[in-house]
Amino acid sequence: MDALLIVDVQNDFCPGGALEVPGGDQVVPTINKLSQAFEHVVQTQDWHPEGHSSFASSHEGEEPFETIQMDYGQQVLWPDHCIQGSDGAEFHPELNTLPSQLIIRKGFRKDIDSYSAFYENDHQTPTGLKAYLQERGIDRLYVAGLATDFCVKWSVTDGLDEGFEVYVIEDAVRGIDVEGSLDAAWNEMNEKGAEVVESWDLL
Ligand code: VGL
Ligand code: ZN
Repeated sequence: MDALLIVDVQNDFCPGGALEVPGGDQVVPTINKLSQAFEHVVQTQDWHPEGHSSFASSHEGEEPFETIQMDYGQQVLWPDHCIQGSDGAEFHPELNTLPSQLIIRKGFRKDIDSYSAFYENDHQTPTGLKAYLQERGIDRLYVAGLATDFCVKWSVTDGLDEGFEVYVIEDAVRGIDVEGSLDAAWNEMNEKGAEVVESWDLL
């Protein structure tokens, strides 16, 4: 069975937002069409407390888009974004969220970031999505949203590692691109066995 996974289509990742993804808002009309076409739809929402450890502002002397070492591995530092309850954390106002059956919030623990829809960035703390999908008989995931090189990529590679068949909907994702991260993400997703499709193949 198929499911559509819509990753982080939130104001802060759209033009004018705190961590804007170029063309981030362009995925909205496409995703709205896709979500009508799937029987199972799941969304994620980046949802950080103030002072989150992934924010450059929480680390003296560090600037956004620099990388530091955390207990759980390398971490890119971001501008403050998607703060719980803020407008920036809301879904894009034109995103149709009515078809979504589950919204997974992530990144809510102050000391650890969470890109993937499946695990926090330690790759060990689960969000519960795997069990949810398995219990509903879903074995194939179609992934759309933001950002290709971070939350989309980590969700895709974790989904593959957990045994799901994963399709990335190329025209329904957009990337940030920090020092080549976008090309690296496409390579990694391809090498791990993700399939790339276009929305018009599915509609
Ligand atoms: C994301 C950076 C920080 C994403 C979330 O949704 O890709 N990227 N938090
Ligand atoms: Zn975040």
